[in-house]
Amino acid sequence: MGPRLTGDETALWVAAARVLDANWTGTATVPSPGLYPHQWSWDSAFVGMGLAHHRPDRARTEFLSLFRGQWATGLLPHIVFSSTEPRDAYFPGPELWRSVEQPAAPRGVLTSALAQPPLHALTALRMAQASDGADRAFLVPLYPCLVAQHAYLARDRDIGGSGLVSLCHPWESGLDDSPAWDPPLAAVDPRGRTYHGGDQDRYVALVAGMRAAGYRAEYLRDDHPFVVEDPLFNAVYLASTHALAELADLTGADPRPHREAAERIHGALLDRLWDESAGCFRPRDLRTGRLIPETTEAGFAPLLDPELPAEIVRALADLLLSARFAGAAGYPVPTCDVQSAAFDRGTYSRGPTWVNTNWLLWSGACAHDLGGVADLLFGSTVRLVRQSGFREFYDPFDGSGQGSHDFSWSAALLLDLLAARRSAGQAL
Ligand code: 2M8
Repeated sequence: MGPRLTGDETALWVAAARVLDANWTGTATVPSPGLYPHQWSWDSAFVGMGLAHHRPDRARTEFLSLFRGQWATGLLPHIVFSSTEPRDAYFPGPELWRSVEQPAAPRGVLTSALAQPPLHALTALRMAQASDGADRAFLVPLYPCLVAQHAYLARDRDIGGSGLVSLCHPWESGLDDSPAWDPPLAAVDPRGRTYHGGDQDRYVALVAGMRAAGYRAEYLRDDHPFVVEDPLFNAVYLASTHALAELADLTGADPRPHREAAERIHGALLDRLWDESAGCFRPRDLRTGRLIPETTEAGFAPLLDPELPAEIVRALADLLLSARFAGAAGYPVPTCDVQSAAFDRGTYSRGPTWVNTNWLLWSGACAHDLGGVADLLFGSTVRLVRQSGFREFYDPFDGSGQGSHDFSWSAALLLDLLAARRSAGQAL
């Protein structure tokens, strides 16, 4: 640890490292003890961002473990189930997905069959940048897996043919119960499925439809009822595509296909998801062809695009700082517009503040030299964990902790924020 952290920041660093150590299983990091006892795909990517500074050896093992679950199609599933946990440790478990019946699924490990925002190439790049040359050998086997992950998304999930990936389930968004999914979910027939009632039945019905069709791309394209292009997923996809080009340079591969892919995703984000009248990006429902009229934090994620036009960066910063988001909350950023009828300060992605989305927006703000926005996000996130610990999410008005305790990505991303502060301090 460098000398530039304050005493308080050093104490936070130690506490965050302790959470990651406690949630380490020997091969991977569980999102939280108890509630999420398996390995989740984008959680591992966030965790890797922190482990790169704390235990780089573990960051590499974390990815090896995750990519054991990759399908022959290239799909990197959003859950890799632990074989040592009881079958009923988490619902829905392997019995919902039945990956074992799918020829493309890996043998010897049970997985889900959905994607999550593909942050992994960006994490791999950060892991490489944090290590010296000799330690970069891990990229040799990892790079082709990352390329396959992106190839799957481009081949099987560009359902609109635009260059953007379509989500086929709210669980693929990472912001599972976002109010943006209410309209497309309402069109899903939940009959005959019992989970917890309401949208949960629809979640299971969507998986049952995909499973019955063998998770085939043709079914998703032609018949699946939930097909949505999401700005957050695609902004992460774009950032990781840029990272793939840099990883290609590091491993002696050809970066050009990734640069071309990045150009296409950048263009499609602007053409298909930018809503000039709203001043933010919105998801597009491919079954209706229309943008979904709900303003959520996901609409700011294209700040991760380094080539975003300056006027759009300005419009996003204005809305982010306004009384509909950060300006209304003592502990920003609320997940959704506080003036929306759907806003709910206590329910997952319908209002609370999360460390991972704050971190994504902080990264985007740094990429565009939005110093004020970056400082606001940094300060808010550090105050949240200082006040309430490493919780799953937080009340945006009073900062109280909600959901799981000792949540891995909250700890890992705090380490990454502090590491950035430390290196900025050392550069002064
Ligand atoms: C939440 O999602 C799972 C389903 O995948 C759940 O609700 O049980 C989301 O917050 C998701 O983004 C996250 O990856 C997962 C594990 O932390 O939990």
